[in-house]
Amino acid sequence: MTKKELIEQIKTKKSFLCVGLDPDLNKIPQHIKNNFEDVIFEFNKQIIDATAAYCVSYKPNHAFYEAYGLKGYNSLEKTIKYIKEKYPKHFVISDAKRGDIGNTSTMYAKAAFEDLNADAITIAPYMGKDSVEPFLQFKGKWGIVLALTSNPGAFDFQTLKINDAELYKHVLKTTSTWGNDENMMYVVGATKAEMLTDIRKIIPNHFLLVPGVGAQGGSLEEVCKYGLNNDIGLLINSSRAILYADASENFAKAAEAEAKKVQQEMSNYIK
Ligand code: OMP
Repeated sequence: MTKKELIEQIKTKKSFLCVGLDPDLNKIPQHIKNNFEDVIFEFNKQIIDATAAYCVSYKPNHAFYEAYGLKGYNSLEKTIKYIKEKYPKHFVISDAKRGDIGNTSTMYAKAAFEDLNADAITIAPYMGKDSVEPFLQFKGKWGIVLALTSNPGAFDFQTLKINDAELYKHVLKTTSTWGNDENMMYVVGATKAEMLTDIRKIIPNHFLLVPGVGAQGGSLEEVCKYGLNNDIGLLINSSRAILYADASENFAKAAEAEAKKVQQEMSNYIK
């Protein structure tokens, strides 16, 4: 998907919501577990059908599938196929946080883009240029590089100063020369919204994937205040707050209501 197409979707839907598909068997409602063979796929399907009108993107996190082995991976493949067939304009992010020597990164990229048919993949940039570049060689596909993450551990390394600038700023400055704002995005946690002012000075035009609203307590308003650009430039992810808004037979309706609430708040920021 091109940047132009993504922006068009955002404007049409008046939403820059990304629904995180992080299925956890301990939290999936009992009636789904009792009645379906592929519990994860069925749960995702109902969540997707309930939320598709209010979001522009889905982000399945691989951990929540790989934890269940082959069966889980099969549910992941089916989930992405379902989105691509029924909602082809939604931007699908494979959240796998990959990155390895070039030869290996190429295979990770093929897995995400050719086998799974995702539009984007999250990448940990620690191993440097040759570990990231293979992801940027696929037309219409995106690499989303971790810059400043939402978790407390972000302060262990990412904010350490090297030559007077924090490590995450070096990551932004250097990695942004490896691709462009048509094939790269950055992860910035919603819990660190005030730091978006500095981030926007370094990468004014890139889209940012912003997880951390909802369950992790980040503020949508603050993220928008410091992070919006002329193209909107944000995909804000929420997983648990939407998926597990309700644990009863009403879960899909509750997820829909939660996604709609976020979308309505977002619509205020889209002219
Ligand atoms: P909730 O906290 O349930 O909304 O889920 C957040 C999702 O975003 C999970 O899939 C996380 O793995 C992911 N995430 C973060 O929470 N923080 C980050 O800094 C980066 C990610 C990510 O790359 O998506």
